[in-house]
Amino acid sequence: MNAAESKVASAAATEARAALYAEMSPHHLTPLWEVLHALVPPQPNTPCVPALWRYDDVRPYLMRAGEVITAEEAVRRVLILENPALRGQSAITQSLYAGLQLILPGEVAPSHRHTQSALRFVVEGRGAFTAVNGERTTMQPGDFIITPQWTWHDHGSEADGPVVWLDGLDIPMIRFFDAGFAENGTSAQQQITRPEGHNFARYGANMLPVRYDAPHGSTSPIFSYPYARSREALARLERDGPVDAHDGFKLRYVNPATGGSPMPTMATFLQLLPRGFSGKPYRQTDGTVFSVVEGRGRATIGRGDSQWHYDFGPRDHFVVPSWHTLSLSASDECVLFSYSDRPVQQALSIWHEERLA
Ligand code: GTQ
Repeated sequence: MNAAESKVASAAATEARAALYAEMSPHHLTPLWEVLHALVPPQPNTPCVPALWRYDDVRPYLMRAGEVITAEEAVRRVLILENPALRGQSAITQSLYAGLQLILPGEVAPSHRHTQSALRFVVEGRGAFTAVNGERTTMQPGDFIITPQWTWHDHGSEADGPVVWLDGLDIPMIRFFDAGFAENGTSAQQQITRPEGHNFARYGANMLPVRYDAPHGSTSPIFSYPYARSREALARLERDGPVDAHDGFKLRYVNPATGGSPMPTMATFLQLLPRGFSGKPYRQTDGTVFSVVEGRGRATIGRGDSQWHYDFGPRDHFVVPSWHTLSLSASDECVLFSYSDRPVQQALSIWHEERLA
């Protein structure tokens, strides 16, 4: 075939293909070869973008929400942190939800339960409580608190000012599986059947009941991981060294009964970046949400030729999507909390990371 002949042949093929696609479309058939590259990309190709929510920008809207709706009316008075590339989907990554919840003195966020797992990370204020399975946990800034799937939970406040926490849930994941159930309690607040601290004595002292029977399946039996303890561990590690060139000093929270993540769908971390730290870049397949607890620093995020620089301070939140490089640096000593869908990826043997030089 000469050049002219092959041009005619390829025009004929294009036409025949277009006719085939058009005729089969009403039968709900689509040719794979037109989409194969996008379906099986050579590397992760998330639609999510990095984003930063400065607390100084968010807080006034949260407080205005406190003026226009009660916690009881709203059920949960939360401003959702939506990924700018996923507006309308109530998602910060394809698999994770994040929101900032406000409760004011004397308010109640009524009892309900659902198959979505929830974590709370306390951002501002003290003296609100969450009740899980008949026991209250009082919230202090930096505490990491768990609501296991399908457990009754309500929130309340005996504080004298606003209390705000980060809600991390696996809502998009449960939606993906179309596997979510939920129900409301018959009374706004559940009956308290055990004194506060009982749960921590039973499960939180590096010991377990002799005849341990996992009360919440694969979810940690501990409801609250107090900040004071985790912070003290990081301070001690910083004194002793050595520092990790990518992470600073980073610990993962565990289910004490299994050594695995506290919730089946979400991993949680707390890390300390020493003053003057300049971390090396890394990338991981689990898109990650960060909540800044202490200090000031910078997150440099990259993908291809694009770069984002976020100068962060206390109570700021940011998201690093899958397979974006991240390097963290600290002008002051910083403490960062973070969560991701890593346990799910690890269960599927697809979690992957690269620690770059
Ligand atoms: O506290 O139960 O941010 O069910 C979203 C859904 C919080 C909660 C959220 C929820 C909750």
